[in-house]
Amino acid sequence: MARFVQAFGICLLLGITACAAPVVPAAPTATPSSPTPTMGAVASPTPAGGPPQVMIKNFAFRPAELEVAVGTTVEWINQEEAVPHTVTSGSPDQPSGVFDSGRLQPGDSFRFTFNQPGTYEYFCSIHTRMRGRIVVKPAPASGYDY
Ligand SMILES: [Cu+2]
Repeated sequence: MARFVQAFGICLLLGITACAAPVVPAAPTATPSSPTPTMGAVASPTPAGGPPQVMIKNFAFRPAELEVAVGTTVEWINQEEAVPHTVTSGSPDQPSGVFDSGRLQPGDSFRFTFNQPGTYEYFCSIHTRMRGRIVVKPAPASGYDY
């Protein structure tokens, strides 16, 4: 009888500590995770964390000219409902061969990383009047791109 009581008491004690243990550290760890400190204060044109994007819509690249720091990956997205396009470097009479997306169907995207500073003209090889330009700066302006 005495042994049963003792065993039961230990079990009860363990049961309490086992139950109480996860609750105690859970409370302090839950507090530091701040969801959104300020709401709608900073309106950023580019989605945070994602690459700069050029939308292809209504037979145009938007923005037509984009300035990025060297090493930046740019993403083109075909937002047409039914028209394919390409993102081809250079000009129709003189393609530079630096990049070529091939045929981008509606909804398709293409990415290219610019590791060399310079001005990159590009066009759509299907609709050659569609032109765009990426200007790649040698180094990011201090604290701008971070
Ligand atoms: Cu096109």
